[in-house]
Amino acid sequence: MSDVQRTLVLVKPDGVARGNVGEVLRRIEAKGYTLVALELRQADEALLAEHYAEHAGKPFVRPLIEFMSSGPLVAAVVEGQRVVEGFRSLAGATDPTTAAPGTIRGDLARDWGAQVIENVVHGSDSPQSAAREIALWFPAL
Ligand code: RTP
Ligand code: MG
Repeated sequence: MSDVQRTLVLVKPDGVARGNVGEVLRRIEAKGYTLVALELRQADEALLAEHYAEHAGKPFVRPLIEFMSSGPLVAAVVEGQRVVEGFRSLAGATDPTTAAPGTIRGDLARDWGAQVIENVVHGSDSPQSAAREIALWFPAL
């Protein structure tokens, strides 16, 4: 049954700073997904607080927002059959030290001893989250 979805992908500031944008986009395109929006931008704290509303009150949310606003990031909307789950699979586990080799985080990220986990990419965790996040980052879509 057709289940074409959209998901929000972010190449986080660590990934942009380390030159991973092309590689992340290459993997998305190689997998066969379609880019429907793509933008390099500096996210402000208000947007990030909304984006991470589910984590409000957790100890890592302040350092997370500082990290995510520390430099430019790339925001993208990616489309394809079951792409929400599919991109999470491409990204790999949250902790880059244990993320499987072959995944974006497993191949491109590691623990640098930072206050918060720096793991190159974000991907929406459900179709509901994707709809909320896409409306937040790309209100014109
Ligand atoms: P994401 O939202 O970035 O796609 O990653 P995720 O679902 O795998 O992880 P999530 O639990 O939603 O956490 C969001 C991001 O917060 C940072 N984090 N740091 N203990 C920590 O230092 C910690 N826990 C989470 C990571 O950057 C994670 O991706
Ligand atoms: Mg998440």
